Amino acid sequence: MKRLLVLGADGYLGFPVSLYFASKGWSVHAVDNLSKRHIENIEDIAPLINLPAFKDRFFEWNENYARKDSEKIKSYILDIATNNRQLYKLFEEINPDAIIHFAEQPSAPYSMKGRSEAVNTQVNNITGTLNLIFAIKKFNPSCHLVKLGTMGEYGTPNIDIEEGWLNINHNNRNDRVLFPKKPGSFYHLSKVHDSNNLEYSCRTWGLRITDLNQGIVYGSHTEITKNNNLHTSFHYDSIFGTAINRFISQGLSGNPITIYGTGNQTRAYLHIDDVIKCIDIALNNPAKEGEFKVRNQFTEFKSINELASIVHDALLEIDYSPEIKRIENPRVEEDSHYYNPKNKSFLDLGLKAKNINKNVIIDIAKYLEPYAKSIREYSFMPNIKWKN
Ligand code: USQ
Repeated sequence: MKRLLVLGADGYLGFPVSLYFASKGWSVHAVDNLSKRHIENIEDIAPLINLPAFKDRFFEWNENYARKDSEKIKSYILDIATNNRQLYKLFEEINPDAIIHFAEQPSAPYSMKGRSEAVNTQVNNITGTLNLIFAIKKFNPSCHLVKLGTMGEYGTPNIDIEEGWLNINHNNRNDRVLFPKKPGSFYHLSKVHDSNNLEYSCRTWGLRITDLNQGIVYGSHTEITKNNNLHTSFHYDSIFGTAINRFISQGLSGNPITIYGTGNQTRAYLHIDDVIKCIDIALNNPAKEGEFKVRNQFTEFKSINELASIVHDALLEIDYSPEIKRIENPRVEEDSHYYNPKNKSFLDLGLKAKNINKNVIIDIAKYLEPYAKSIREYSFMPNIKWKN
């Protein structure tokens, strides 16, 4: 059996990904430092569906859903950013064939709250990834690291966005360089710094790394997590909640759909099911020794106005009457810009994706409906401003 280490396994994506690969025959070792739960407590926010404790989530899977002993998942509470010795011990113990690394502070607004949150985000994210690179080099340099980066690393440049690299011709000489980055928060910057460190370690030590520049994920459940007590961490608040998930939750709870600024900001998106498909493809097509492979992991791009109107129309069909409201943009971001990112590498490998349409939105809304009464309405409005 191939051994897989999933870092950040308590999160929105890390949990469903751990269960999926366990069900596909990998021996899964799931790690988390519980930092998202810590931030939730401090910021007075919570996932829409209450989650059992981290280890209990895997106990539930192991006892009631794993079809055989080999599908059982081992879970570990470990902070990879502050405890490199424990991380090294874990590497010695499991000797992973592959690693999927989600273990980072994922919220752009949180990272913009103030000095301490910006420092926490960057120290946590960059140090954790550095500790991981050193663990790989020391114990298992041939294992394949799949690292979650973000489309936001690129920002909104006035040229087409390639997959990680750019061929340039300058003064009649050619080279291939990392695509220039223009991110829009200290969180997104932490991922840029990670990418540079990862590329350097491939070039210098021959590591094998895939950086997945992922778009904004939407969706409430996967085939596995829709089961009782296997729910994932779905957020609708202004810190961890993201555009489409927030819009559906706002409509379901009778709150206005909040468009920040003009709503012309265009971003790349993908459904949570497609996250799993993409990671499966990435694991099955690993980077070669010394290769820093970048894949843009999204399936379509749309403006906020388009998304708000799709969610609005879908909810109307199931008898809600959502209002769309433009509010002052708390962020500093271009609201009228060129946007043309490429995602050829997954399409070439056969990705068949879902689209953001009425039916997909209704499926999410129907799943969330029974929980809508527990929505904390006060956490919809953004209270962190980029310029404060
Ligand atoms: N927006 C609204 N109304 C809202 C919430 C957001 O108009 O109520 C707008 C924002 O101004 C922004 C866009 O929607 O232009 C996306 O914001 P978001 O909160 O959905 O996503 P973002 O902050 O970019 O971050 C999220 C995840 C992050 C991941 C990233 C992928 O939190 O972990 O890396 O999506 S990407 O955006 O491609 O970098």
